[in-house]
Parts: sequence; C-alpha cells; structure tokens
Amino acid sequence: MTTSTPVVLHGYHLSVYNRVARMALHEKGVLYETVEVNPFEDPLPDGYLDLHPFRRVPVLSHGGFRIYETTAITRYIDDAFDGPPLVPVEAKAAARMTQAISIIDSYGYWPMVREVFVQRVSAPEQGERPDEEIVKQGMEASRVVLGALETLAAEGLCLDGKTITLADCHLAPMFGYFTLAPEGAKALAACPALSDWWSRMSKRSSYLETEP
Ligand SMILES: N[C@@H](CCC(=O)N[C@@H](CS)C(=O)NCC(=O)O)C(=O)O
Repeated sequence: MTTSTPVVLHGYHLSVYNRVARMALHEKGVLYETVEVNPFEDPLPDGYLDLHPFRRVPVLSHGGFRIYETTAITRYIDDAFDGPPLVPVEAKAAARMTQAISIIDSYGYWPMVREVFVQRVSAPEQGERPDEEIVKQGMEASRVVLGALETLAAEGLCLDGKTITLADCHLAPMFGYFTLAPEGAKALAACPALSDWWSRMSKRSSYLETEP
C-alpha cells in the first residue's frame, strides 16, 4: 500500500485520543481526511460498531485496512508512512516511550481529562457546577501521574521535547486539557522537567494545527 491510498480518521473533534492520532499524522506529514463521530451520542452512526465494537474513537482506515486503539493506530502510522521516525531505535528510550504512553492511558486519562478537565472546565462552559469532590479526587490521582512522568522526563530518555516520539503525541492532548484547569497548570508547574517538555510541545506545529 502506498501513501496515495486514502487515509481516513474517524474521530470526534474534541477527543484527546483523536488528537493523539492526528498529531502522529501531522508529525509524519501524512495527508488524511476526517469523519466526525461523536462517541457520546446515542445511537452511534449506522455501521460504526463494525468499525469499533467498544464505541470509542478514533478509528483509522487506510485503504481496506482498519484499526482502532490509539496506540496501535499511531504505531501503524509510524511504520506505514515515510517521514521522521517516531519510535526510538535505542532499546531503553523505546521502552521509556512505551512506559510513558502506558502510564497516561492507564492512570492519567481518567483523572486528568475525565475528572479534572471535565469538571473544572467543561461543566461550567455548559452552565453546570463542577463537582469539587471529583476535582479533588482527580487531582490526587493526577499528581501521582505527574510525579511518575516527571521522573521519566528528568531521566532524559523520552519527553525531552526535542526528539519527538509517539509518547509526545500521546501525552500532549491530555496535558492540553489538564492545564486549562488552574489546579492542573499549578501542579504541572511544580514539575520542572515536565514543564520544560510542555513549554516546547505546546508550541509545536503538530499540536497547534490539531487544536480542536
Ligand atoms: N483505548 C481507547 C480509548 C479511546 C477513548 O476512550 N476515546 C474516548 C474519546 S477521547 C471515547 O471514545 N469515549 C467515549 C466513551 O467513553 O463513551 C484508545 O486508545 O483508542
């Protein structure tokens, strides 16, 4: 399959995981089309469950090849297309990249995005009062995640904001939302290596061009 085969990303414009995939496509310089699917709507568009039985976004389609789960999607993007490699060749750096992605997926997404960001930023935008108990609980869990990622960033094998990897693409959209909450921005400021990473990443064109 060549790069002239159409690349289509089914996703929701506000979704962090959709933006992760878009950032990887931008970093590789891949041209793609988007199909808007809001996974929170019921019912989902006809046939969507055939693309993603777990009712999530995104799904990538490249010719007849379809794939869901963002980590698999971004790995495919890195392997299938020309452009700068997004997975380090060196074993320890590659392992740290995978570790950072796994940390944010397993322990970061829910508290940072679905608790802190949704309650502090989205709820008031929709005229709702934030649930302070959920924000507090989300911040407690998020601080553990920031601490773990600060250790990785300080070590220097990933998240240096200069050599871009799939971990940068995976983390940046979540940090973008998290830092819109004042307590999120304050907690990040207490992590010097991660703050350095974020000040570079948040100015990167792949991040800016994929702004929801
Ligand atoms: N494990 C999935 C997670 C994707 C995910 O949770 N996407 C969110 C949007 S950011 C979603 O579709 N949420 C719908 C829901 O929770 O019902 C992946 O890596 O792609």
